Amino acid sequence: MSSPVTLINGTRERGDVSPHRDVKNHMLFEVSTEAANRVGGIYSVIKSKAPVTTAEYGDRYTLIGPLNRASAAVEVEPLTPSNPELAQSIANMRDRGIGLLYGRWLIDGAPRILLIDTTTGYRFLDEWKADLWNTAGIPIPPEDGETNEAVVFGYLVTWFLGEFVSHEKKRAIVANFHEWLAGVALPLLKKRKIDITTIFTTHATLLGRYLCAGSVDFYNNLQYFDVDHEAGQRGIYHRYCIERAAAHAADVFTTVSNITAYESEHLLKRKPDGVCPNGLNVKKFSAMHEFQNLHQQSKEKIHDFVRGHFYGHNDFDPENTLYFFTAGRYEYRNKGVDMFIESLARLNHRLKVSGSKTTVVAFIIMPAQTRSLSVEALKGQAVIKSLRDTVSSIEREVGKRIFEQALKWHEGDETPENKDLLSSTDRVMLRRRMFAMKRNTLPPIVTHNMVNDGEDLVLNQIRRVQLFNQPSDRVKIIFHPEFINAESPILPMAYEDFVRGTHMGVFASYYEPWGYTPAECTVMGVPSITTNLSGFGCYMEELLDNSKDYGIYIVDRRTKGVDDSVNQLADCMFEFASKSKRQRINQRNRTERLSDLLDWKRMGLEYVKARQLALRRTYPASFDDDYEDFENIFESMEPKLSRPFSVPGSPRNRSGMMTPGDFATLQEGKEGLSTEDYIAWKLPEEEEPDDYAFPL
Ligand code: G6P
Ligand code: 1S3
Repeated sequence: MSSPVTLINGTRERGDVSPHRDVKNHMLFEVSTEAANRVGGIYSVIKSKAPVTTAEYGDRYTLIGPLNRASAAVEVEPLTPSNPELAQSIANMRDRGIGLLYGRWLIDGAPRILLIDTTTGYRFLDEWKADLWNTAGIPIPPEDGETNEAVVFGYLVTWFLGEFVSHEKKRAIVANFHEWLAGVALPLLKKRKIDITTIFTTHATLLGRYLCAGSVDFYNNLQYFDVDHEAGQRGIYHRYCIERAAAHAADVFTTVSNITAYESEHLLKRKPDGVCPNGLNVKKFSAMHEFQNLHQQSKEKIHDFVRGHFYGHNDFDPENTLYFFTAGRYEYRNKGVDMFIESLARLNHRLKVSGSKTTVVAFIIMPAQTRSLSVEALKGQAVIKSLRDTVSSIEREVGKRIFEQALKWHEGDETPENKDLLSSTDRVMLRRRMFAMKRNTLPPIVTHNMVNDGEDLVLNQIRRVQLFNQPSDRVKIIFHPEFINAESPILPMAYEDFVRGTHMGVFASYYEPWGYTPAECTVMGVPSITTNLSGFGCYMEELLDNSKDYGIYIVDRRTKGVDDSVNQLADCMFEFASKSKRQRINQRNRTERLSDLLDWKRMGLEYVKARQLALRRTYPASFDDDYEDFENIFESMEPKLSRPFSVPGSPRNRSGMMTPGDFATLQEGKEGLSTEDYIAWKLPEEEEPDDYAFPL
């Protein structure tokens, strides 16, 4: 069976679009299954991007997603639509029995959102599946619930956009779809010749993810895969068809990084028009070193947890302890946990051999199937809390005794002695607490009772390298198979606070289209290790000559063999572990200075360009007269972050090429922007550590 795109791919037939639509004040819809519905990285993308998009569009911007009642109940405030065309479209669909919730998504930027209750569309499922086969040649098997959901959602979105276009006759409409789950609408809109322009942004490819999770040499064979065969073998042919159809039917096709653009070209057989890298909603503190103070505060909380976890074995000094972590969805090989654990074992060896006084506590934060928190993990926190409570109460009593004795003191009397200060009750209580900390076992590796302890990949790798938290180990491991959350009885911290308290994030990914985790570390001033197989890693490598000086370590997993990459990762960690406190503080300052680079105020421009390109492709006639006006859109965008590119002095003195979109074709001659249109970025001047306004 050939891929469906042969049936649906083709240029838009002229005559199916109105030449009179107002392209300048166009409406924007952004469609994703993760709108107001936290699942993974795409939720982070659209949520953090919302402030810049609403700043640009105001009420011309609406997100569309499937209704998830539980999360909508806390994230969305219902509204009556003020836009008459929108109100009419919603009313018409409701009249036909389709449930729709329109409201404001309660996040920064407060964008408008339309959530479609897909359960109200399932009565059409069989009809729609048949139509999808007839229209686009995409076969949907009955048993795949996730794909059924994608089909129903895709048809309902197409229905809504068709309604809306029939009411909104003046303005042009751009619809940006994210990932294959939201992609079914794209071939339908094209086939039905709906007067709208579309963008498909993919955040990964289905085949890429599946192939990498296996044991193929993915990057060296990208151009040779028989894609239909590989998809069929993995039981995802129908999903692959949707993804490929979406990529080909869109007026503009984008991905999140150059590496995924390359992958898409070979696996989806369409070269992306450009790259729209992920940004963050960067918040600056008014006090320059506030993030350093926050690091210290959060680190204290991690210390508390570690004291409890290692009760009876607290023979390492918190002052000489470094916290490393990795976090993400449980994709053992794709997220590089295999490599991380192996490198930790080598780091342990090197720290021991070098006689280092430093202890590294490495956290692995990846949700797995668990039954409950382990008794040991709970007990650890409880015994330390009892000890702390007892010591506090003794402290108060001792304080009172010193005070009373000092009050009665006369010249020539003895000053209060230690032995008089602790009462026998105090001593007994203290001994009891200390006895409670006796332990015949080693501190546990994992904080929870696992459903599949014996088969768990992370645990088995830890067993293989024998990192068992022995007193002699300089590297200790804690596997926390649940995302960090402030309600936890053992480690009650928000994820962000936890990251701030650590010293380094390690993300040794093999498959990572972008990778938010190291980017988040960066804006919090926490150094990180990533790889040249992650979108973020490649982006930073392209931008910074001396990236590790800025706390961005990039391990080569592309040209090196596995063993060499593991050694390089161990080297990076060893090098970091050998730094002095002052060097760490200095490096954190440099890392944090990279924040502006990752801000949506800058990154968002690639989305602006993608939308402009889509409009130009669909409504070329509107641009012939209007080109100057369009250019002004970019001139009026605020705020410019820094000086223009002509000013030298950033880490790499380059002219242009400061956003990955430059490498692709989002700028098609007159259709795109030139480098001067980008919001420029430059590192602030470096500060002398001696000038820091806090103690070293
Ligand atoms: C921040 C704080 C300092 C503290 C330092 C510890 O910079 O402002 O007061 O000494 O963190 O750094 P370290 O790398 O040892 O956690
Ligand atoms: C994807 O989520 P993932 O962790 O499955 O999308 C993210 C947002 O674009 C991206 O950061 C990540 O690399 C992709 O893999």
